[in-house]
Amino acid sequence: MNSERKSDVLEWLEYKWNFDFPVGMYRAVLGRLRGTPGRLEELLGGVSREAVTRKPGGKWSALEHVGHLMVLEERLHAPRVEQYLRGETELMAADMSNRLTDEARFNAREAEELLREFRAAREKMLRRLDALTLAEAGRVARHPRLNVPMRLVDLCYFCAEHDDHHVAMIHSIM
Ligand code: NI
Repeated sequence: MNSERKSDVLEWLEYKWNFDFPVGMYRAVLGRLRGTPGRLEELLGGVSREAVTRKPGGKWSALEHVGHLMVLEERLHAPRVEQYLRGETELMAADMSNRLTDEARFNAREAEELLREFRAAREKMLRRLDALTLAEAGRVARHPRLNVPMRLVDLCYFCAEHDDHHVAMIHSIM
């Protein structure tokens, strides 16, 4: 649609963060996380293989964006949730090189299969998060890159924004 134009979706590293909302927003934030698999399925559903594997300007394709979300779910977000629950005070660092995403060759995968795997990974994490109390959602650990204290509810909000970021990137290249 507009793949010739340079993307004006804000770069992830340029986001500014404010974690000052009430912890009682926890259930609503989880609702955002719950909605992402459906939004991705709607975006990619019935779209040609060419369209979901196209890499405008050599950047990630739609499939690679989905694969990236899945890698982070299993290798970063879910393990960070466990860190809070173990009472750790420093969250593990993200691999900003995204090596795992690039090595996984997501463009060779079927869209339906990849979407199913992301949904399963997200549902697994949500089963864990749904069971927590607001006191647990208020636990604090330091985020290494941002170097700020982050509550578990803030991490969930951060993940929801990260989902939205990649959904917007996919939308901009389809
Ligand atoms: Ni990302």
